[in-house]
Amino acid sequence: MPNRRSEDARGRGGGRDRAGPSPRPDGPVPPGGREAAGPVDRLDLPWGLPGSFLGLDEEASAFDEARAVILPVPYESTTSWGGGTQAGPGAILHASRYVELWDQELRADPSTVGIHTLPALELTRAGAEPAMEELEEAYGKVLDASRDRFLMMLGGEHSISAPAIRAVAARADSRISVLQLDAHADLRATYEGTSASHASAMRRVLDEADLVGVGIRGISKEEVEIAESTAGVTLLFADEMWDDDAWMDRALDALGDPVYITFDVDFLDPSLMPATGTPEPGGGDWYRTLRFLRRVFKERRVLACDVVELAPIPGMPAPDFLAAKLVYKLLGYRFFA
Ligand SMILES: [Mn+2]
Repeated sequence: MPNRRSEDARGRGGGRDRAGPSPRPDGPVPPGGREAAGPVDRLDLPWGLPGSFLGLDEEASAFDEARAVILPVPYESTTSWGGGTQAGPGAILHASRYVELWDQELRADPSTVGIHTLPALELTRAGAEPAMEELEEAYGKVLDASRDRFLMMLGGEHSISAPAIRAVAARADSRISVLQLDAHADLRATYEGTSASHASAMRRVLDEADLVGVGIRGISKEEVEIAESTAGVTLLFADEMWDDDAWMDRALDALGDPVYITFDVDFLDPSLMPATGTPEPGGGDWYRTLRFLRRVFKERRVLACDVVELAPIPGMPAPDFLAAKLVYKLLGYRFFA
């Protein structure tokens, strides 16, 4: 396990068993107000790492200097099969403390750009539609407050991507393209009675954005028809991505600029990523996925990202760690690709 703390690094208490992010004394004021730094923080005691992404200390995660912002959204309401995505952001933050800060592939320490972790956003439980409306407004406020910082949202179920994409699209200088890595197209008009379902997430952004979905392998006839009859929608099925890397060129040819990336962890093969609600065999592997993502960041202007649908399995740390490392890779590619 990497031990990255300098001798005099001090956390804000909590220790290793606290999964959630702690409120920061800097940055935007969270809905519940600011937690003042207590005198106990000042004591020279062996505190555990802070609840921030990577366990970064105050200096490395201060909002003012940060060029990246993490927004945890532990929202789960419409999950159709296996639940547990509300525990996703906390598990990613917890596992991220064990990610090596120096990236061997990039030969850089991406954490040096400064990564600020916001408190988790708790959405209304009054129903899926009001929760999505609330998120669109909240995400927009965070975007505006973040200015040119790179925003990374951690889910939570996939429905949270639609409000984020709409907020990004509303502020972009031209029509955005969504790159969706996912086993599912999520193009249903409604699912189980609501248009705010995770199974409709991408359908809800087609008016505002073009869409390139890759890794798709669980899809209904209705969704294929929507994809084929809608201009600006391109799907690359997982069985087309097996023999070689030609699909990467096809995806990039279809992908406009600027880009929002939504990464549903069920894009990955369940042998690698079993901790997700609707696993589908035949998904992406680690190195090809990274190769593709690095190209996207090199060749396009990526405005914001999300990583969603991690449903942690108790006693199985590998998928949580994978998701944490994936988030760090995405941040690394944004600043060092
Ligand atoms: Mn999916």
